[in-house]
Amino acid sequence: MDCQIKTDVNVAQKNGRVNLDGQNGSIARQLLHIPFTLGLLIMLFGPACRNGEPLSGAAQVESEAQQIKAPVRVVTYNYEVVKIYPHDSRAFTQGLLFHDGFLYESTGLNGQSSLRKVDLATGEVRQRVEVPATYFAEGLTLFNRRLYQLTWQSRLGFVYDLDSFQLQRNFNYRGEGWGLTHDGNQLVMSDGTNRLRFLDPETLDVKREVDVLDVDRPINLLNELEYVKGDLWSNIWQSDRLVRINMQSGAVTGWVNLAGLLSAEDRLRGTDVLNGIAYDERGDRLFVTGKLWPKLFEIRLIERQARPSR
Ligand SMILES: [Ca+2]
Repeated sequence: MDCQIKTDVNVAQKNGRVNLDGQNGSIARQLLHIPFTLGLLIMLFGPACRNGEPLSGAAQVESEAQQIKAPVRVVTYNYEVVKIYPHDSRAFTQGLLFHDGFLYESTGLNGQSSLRKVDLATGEVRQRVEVPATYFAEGLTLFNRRLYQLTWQSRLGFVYDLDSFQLQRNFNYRGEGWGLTHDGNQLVMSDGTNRLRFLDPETLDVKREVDVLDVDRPINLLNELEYVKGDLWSNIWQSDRLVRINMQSGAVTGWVNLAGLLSAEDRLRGTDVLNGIAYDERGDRLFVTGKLWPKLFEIRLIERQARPSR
């Protein structure tokens, strides 16, 4: 926790204002003179921390995250296909990630659910474990060499060793399990609504939740997830759209419509919806595919236009 007034003033400088919640209500002031404001803060509330411990009580300055009210740009992207790879058209893709030259994939449907390690170039499944037919596997992420896999409605997750695919433990959660990724610290989970949960990777406790909104509009049906360069990307179930999300605020910051990615001819071959985003951080490559799609696409996003979100 940040407990230094200095930092709060820095935030105020960055955003031109600060909110102070006192017992008598909220005071929002435009900061014209930072030194004056620093003096005001100290006069009103004294030091924000003592012996390194934050002061408690109603007079505590709001957290940095709450103070940041900077306008958000919402960018619309076009896309171009960089390369097309084969994908198992029997794979009902529910989770997808890239690690060390391979794709890792979670496939769904009862009786067909699996965890797979897949050769990117050939689409060949190199390693695979079957998920018991009781379960419909969903999102997948890799954290500290452990693969975390959700199930749709069983409220049960699995943790596997990356190398052996040996099941290490189970964990429980409330509601439904849809997409899963991580931001380097916490797992991020979707459940079909517009709410994201942030989970401690050790305890699997929910540490934080955020609602995803495009201005004031809730963006529901968030499905497969991927953390890319500080932002969260999600595809929207039963659509061709990807949405980019600010993970602190839940604000939508970008959209891309991938309609036309899979040809009409391929669409007729028993394919299901777009689902699955994977990012190769080292190669800066973005991959997308879908449920029962015969192809996996490396795509590049091109900014088309931007609008303010408020
Ligand atoms: Ca993913």
